[in-house]
Amino acid sequence: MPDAEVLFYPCLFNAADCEQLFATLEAEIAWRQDSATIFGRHHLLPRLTAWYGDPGKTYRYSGISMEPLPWTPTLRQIKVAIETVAEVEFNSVLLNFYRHGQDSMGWHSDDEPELGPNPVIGSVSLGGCRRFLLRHKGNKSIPKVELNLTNGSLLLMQGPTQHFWQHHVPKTRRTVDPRINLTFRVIQ
Ligand SMILES: O=C(O)CCC(=O)C(=O)O
Repeated sequence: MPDAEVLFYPCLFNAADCEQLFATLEAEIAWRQDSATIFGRHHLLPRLTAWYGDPGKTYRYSGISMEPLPWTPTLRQIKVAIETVAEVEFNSVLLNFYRHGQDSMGWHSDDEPELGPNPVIGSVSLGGCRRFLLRHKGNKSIPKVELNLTNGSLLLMQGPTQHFWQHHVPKTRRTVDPRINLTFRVIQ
């Protein structure tokens, strides 16, 4: 991928760990369904979300402001596991719960000012496998890139990726298992 640094680890966590992590997060995380304001109208987000992190690491996107809840032992366990791979100390995590194939994430870049220039995003997937697409923002002749975000995988997006590329998780009519995604971030 030009103008990007994307690394994919398909099996960072084994199947038994994934099952346990998924069950714990599903039960323990304070899931909420926010609404985003688009052209003055409120729309429920097609997924559940939660924001955890160090005190004061507020996150703002699409008109939503999220104060961090304190790290849980399970979130810390996942954070430590991926920090050794990413060689970055993350201070916050956005969790997304895709309940079924109609839950999704629209095209966007993780380029909010509080993430600073060239952010490292560590994205862990648990549960049902979903397609993940990336497209270059400026050069339409560069083909889209597609990945299957498998149970227990880690996707690292770093370097200039967020300046030049957008990503999304499309809806699907296929029957898919529920999925939890965690994107670890460094809020500056
Ligand atoms: O669910 C995913 O894999 C993508 C999540 C994402 O794009 C985000 O949290 O910014």
